[in-house]
Amino acid sequence: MPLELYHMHLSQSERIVWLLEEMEISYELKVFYRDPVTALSPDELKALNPAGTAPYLRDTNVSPPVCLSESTAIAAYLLAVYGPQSESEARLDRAPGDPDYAAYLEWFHYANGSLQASLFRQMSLTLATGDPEHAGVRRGVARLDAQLRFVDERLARTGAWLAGERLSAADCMAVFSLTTMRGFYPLDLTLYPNILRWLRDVAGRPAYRRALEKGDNSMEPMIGPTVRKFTEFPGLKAVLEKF
Ligand SMILES: N[C@@H](CCC(=O)N[C@@H](CS)C(=O)NCC(=O)O)C(=O)O
Repeated sequence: MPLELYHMHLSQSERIVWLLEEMEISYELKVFYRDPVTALSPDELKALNPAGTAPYLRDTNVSPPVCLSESTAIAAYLLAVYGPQSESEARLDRAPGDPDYAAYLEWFHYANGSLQASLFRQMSLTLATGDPEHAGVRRGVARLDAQLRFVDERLARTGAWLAGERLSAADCMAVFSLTTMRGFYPLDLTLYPNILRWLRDVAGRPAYRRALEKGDNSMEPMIGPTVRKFTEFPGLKAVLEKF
């Protein structure tokens, strides 16, 4: 099989599994599990991917093979090389000239460029200070709230998906930060009703269900206002209990 996706359970690579399932193209999924103690990448994945992270894509349809380890680049590559080439076909990206093109670009990059970065920084800062009243932690909470309101208002405006009326790869890119990431950094979404509506719509997509079935042992979608913490990893348990 020439297109191989290396996916790690409970990780950012779920974006790409969902995207590939929506695209309905043939690929081989290789599933790895986080180290059972630290929850970091297992050694087998580090040995295969020089970046040591998931996702990792190998395309051996071309010579030399294309190997990519950044999810935004992987999504853009798959859409450009394996997506529909004509405007009349249902595409998961938007081309220049499409009224949603600029919005698509912004939302395609927003989750990984801004939201995921803030979540990771906030998680690290909260753990490092151990103090929810620390000035930096409080600033981070306010920043995350502003970012989530930005997403929520966008979804209220479209009444549908991030780039507009139709699903796009921007939705696939955003899903991890608003679902599975919350198992590592609990984020209560009660105040963001449009994000919650969008999450229900995501969970209603057969391709998303297939992605969870194939890549994450048919895990229930983490779409409620609050979700469970990943306390099954001993190396994370004490950490997660602090949140
Ligand atoms: N910016 C990268 C981030 C990749 C990344 O950090 N993946 C995490 C999974 S959520 C990982 O592999 N972590 C394991 C580790 O760092 O050991 C992307 O979007 O692909």
